[in-house]
Amino acid sequence: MQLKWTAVALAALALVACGKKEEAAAPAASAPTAAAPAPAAPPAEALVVKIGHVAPTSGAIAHLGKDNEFGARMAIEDLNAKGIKIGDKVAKFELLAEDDAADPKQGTAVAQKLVDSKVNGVVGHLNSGTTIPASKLYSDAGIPQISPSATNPKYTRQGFKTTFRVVADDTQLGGTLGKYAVETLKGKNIAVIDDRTAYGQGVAEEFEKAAKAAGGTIVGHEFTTDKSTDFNAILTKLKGAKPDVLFFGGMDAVGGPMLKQVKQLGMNVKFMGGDGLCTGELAKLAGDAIGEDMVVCAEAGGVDGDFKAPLDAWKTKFKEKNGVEVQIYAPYVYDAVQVLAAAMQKAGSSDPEKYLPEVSKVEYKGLTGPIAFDEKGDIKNGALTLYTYKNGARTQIAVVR
Ligand code: ABU
Repeated sequence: MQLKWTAVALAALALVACGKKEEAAAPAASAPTAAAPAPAAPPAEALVVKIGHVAPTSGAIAHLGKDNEFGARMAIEDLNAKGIKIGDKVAKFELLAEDDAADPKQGTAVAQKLVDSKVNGVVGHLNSGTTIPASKLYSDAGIPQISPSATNPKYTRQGFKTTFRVVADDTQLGGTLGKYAVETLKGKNIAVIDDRTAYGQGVAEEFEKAAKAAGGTIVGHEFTTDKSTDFNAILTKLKGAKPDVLFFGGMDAVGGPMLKQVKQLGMNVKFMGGDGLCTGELAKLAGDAIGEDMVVCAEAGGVDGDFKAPLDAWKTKFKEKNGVEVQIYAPYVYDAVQVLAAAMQKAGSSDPEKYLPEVSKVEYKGLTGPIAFDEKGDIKNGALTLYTYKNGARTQIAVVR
């Protein structure tokens, strides 16, 4: 832009100089030479604001990573269409989207890449296992980071000033589901499987604690990985303990095939899980193994009242734009980008050091409800939405706080 303005100015100066020469050469009595047009006022220089986004857009949960990235892209488009000003400059938002493949090492590698690119803020990552190690890099660089989906409590409990989360955490997720298993589903003998990831292990432990506190008995706890496809041995072992509820701490890509094997083994259980299981895709992954009302899971956010209709309208727009339904966290990603922009506007600066304090104090009315953060950076008054599956479609049971 600076270069462009300099070129305009030089051209204008050349014209003026040219006019002066002609004037000097013209006879005194001749008609006055037309004055050279004054150069137009310089266009207000746009302020480029770089937002980093990270999610696994390859691998087994690429459908979830893409869901998040679509949400980020829609937020960037809307912000640019509005032409918002930060300080006295119109902001031009750019998305630097990275794929961490849900792998902690790749997560820190792309986080470093974003730090080196001098992003003004980051939304992501999707998984707790990548978000937590990456958060140290963003914190060291002073870059505000908002996770729209990583639910392990540790993320916001490391003493970093830069970490924020717009969803509830695993304490709330696992705690609510554990209580629900005993008090509402009347589960007595409860089996647990987790995938040993930061998320799967964390949410399963919280579930187990709450189920025990509510009077349930844990009849077995087995382990798998986030890449496993064969669960026959652990399911057979758990079947012997005659559970009426089976909780899985892990993602839908593993939970779907696990549900198929639960059916093949003839296990008569309510199958429960946290938000990683609770996606639109689960019904496809499990096929007809997903019995009516058999699965109960929770999204780590909840939208009700006046917020419901605008969110539904946004989901329709999302489908038109991206050709797929929202899986789970796209609206939370959208809000996280908007929160960063709102904090920059309030501070009148996109400099991370200057606008970070405004993120802490933000009071933003988002698609997913009101967003404000507590002293750790967690959302205040976080809600959950309990879901089941009916006719192969994720169906809301209730929003709980
Ligand atoms: N919260 C479920 C998926 C993301 C994660 O926390 O790993």
